[in-house]
Amino acid sequence: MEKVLWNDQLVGRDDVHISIEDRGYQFGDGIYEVVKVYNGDVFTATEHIDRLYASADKIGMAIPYTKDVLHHLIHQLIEVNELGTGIVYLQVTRGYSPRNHAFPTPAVEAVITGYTRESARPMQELQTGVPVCLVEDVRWLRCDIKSLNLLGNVMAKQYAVERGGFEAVQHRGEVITEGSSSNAYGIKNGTLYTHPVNNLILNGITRQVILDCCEEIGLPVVEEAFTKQQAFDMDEFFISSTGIEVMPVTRIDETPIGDGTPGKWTRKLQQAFEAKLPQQLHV
Ligand code: PSZ
Repeated sequence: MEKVLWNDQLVGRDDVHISIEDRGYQFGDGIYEVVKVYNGDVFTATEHIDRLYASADKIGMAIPYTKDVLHHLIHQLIEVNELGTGIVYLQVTRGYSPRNHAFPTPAVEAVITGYTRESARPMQELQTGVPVCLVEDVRWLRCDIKSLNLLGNVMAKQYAVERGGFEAVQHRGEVITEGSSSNAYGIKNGTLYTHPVNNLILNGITRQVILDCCEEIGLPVVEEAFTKQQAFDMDEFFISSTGIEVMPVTRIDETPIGDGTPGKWTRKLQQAFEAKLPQQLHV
């Protein structure tokens, strides 16, 4: 029987009771994480859990368990559900109390939910690359927090999907920030460009792994914002996330990038990235 995480318990899906006045439901007042599992092995779980606690800290919320306990619960969840390759989703809300924008006083206990989903690596898209659409970034100014408030991201992705895009790559004015659920990178004349880590993007765990890969393969990195026009003129372009790894972008709106196929540095990064994954892939 499939189990889900509810606070520190593994229970059946139908045994979870969430209050209608949960602040996650009422205000999107909470945070989340997504951890990838390859053949039963978690990938960069420590980094994801550290980021979850960092997001909680940034919104003045306490997670009522230690990181070790959470690690253990995630492992149990993977094991009991016999998850092979897929995703663990974790949400933490500020808990429930009568509706009021201000934090409850005294504080109430955070509410945690978690569940697994089997999902194959997107091998087809990783091979061929994907088209993306540019969308104005209308999100708030704390995109460094992995907040449950995803309306801006949801609207951006939907805009892209309706136009045949795989992802929405967002820009604030002329400056490319990040995808609706990914980080964005361009490569020009043998140098990789990507938005610096600040309040305007999520510090992607995949991004951190990719920057290590760049060093390994001798690809110089410039963490500086670049413009829409520069994006169209890149030799190569790609996006990254826990779910999509190093995903080549072959077209931005109507403009093919490079020769319209995944670039050679992008291929090298895919290989270097794959070498870091838990072994026995392609299943
Ligand atoms: O399964 C999926 O499609 C996933 S798993 C994680 C994401 C999508 N998105 C994470 C994300 C994001 O939501 C935003 C706004 N920026 C960057 C990222 C990439 O973060 P990491 O690499 O930590 O997943």
